[in-house]
Amino acid sequence: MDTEGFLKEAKESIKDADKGKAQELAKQAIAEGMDPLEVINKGFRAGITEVGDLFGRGELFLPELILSAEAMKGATDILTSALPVGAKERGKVVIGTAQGDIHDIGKSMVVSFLQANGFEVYDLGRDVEMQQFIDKAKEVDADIIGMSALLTTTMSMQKTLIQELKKTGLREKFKVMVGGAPATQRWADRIGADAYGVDAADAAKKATELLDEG
Ligand code: B1M
Repeated sequence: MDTEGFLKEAKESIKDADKGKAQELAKQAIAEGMDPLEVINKGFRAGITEVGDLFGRGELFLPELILSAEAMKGATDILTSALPVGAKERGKVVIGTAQGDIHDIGKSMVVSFLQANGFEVYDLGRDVEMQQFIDKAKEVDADIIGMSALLTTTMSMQKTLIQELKKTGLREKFKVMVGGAPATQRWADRIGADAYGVDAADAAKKATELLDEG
């Protein structure tokens, strides 16, 4: 099968909520040495985005979305677990999904890409209270705090985090990176974040640049 056909099948496996097929394709992609990010973005992610759009329009319901999400997670877990883990020399990142938000597929991909690029990552999981990000960052002497948000309602927590860091005199101590589907570079600039990652590879690149800048 050519790459285009493969990506189409990957997309369909998510739309069909066929976890077994999605995982099989993820394993095949690794065996064939395909670029994991391309397979995710142009294949599996394209599928979940389409499912999300149908859900948003009321043409598909939550149980179906959950099943597609499980297939998506099954595939991305396999693909990201095949990424190498770097030497943990580049810096420390505390990351999680904003309070009130249980979306973590993209955040987990960011974690894997950061690790593959040599970062030591403290993953707080999902639905994480803002203070926990700050407490953990202080505890491990982190370089970067990363907050993911997938809901328009929870992305405001990214702004609240930055405000809280300013209020407590910690803004200069930690760099802040934001991301997640509703976030944009414009949003990041508006709230005064240090970086915005459009996808997992970009997040690792931006994190590296942040620490290179000093
Ligand atoms: Co939800 N959901 N969902 N959902 N869901 C969205 C976000 C939505 C846009 C769908 C839609 O209506 N079209 C919509 C939000 C609307 C809005 O806010 N305006 C929505 C809704 C409404 C909901 C519920 C409220 C539904 C309900 O219960 N009625 C509910 C929310 C519950 C809650 O959080 N409190 C809900 C639940 C779920 C599931 C549990 C079923 C499931 C999540 C499963 C899981 O994560 N474990 C789910 C899913 C799968 C989606 C969509 C379809 C796909 C998200 C995803 O995994 N994308 C999503 C639609 C969409 O995003 N288009 C949708 C794939 C992933 C690889 O991409 O997450 O964007 P993404 O991550 C990328 C980049 O954004 C970036 O890198 C990642 C990898 O390349 N990135 C970062 C992410 N975080 C970053 C952090 C960084 C840097 C980059 O730095 C720190």
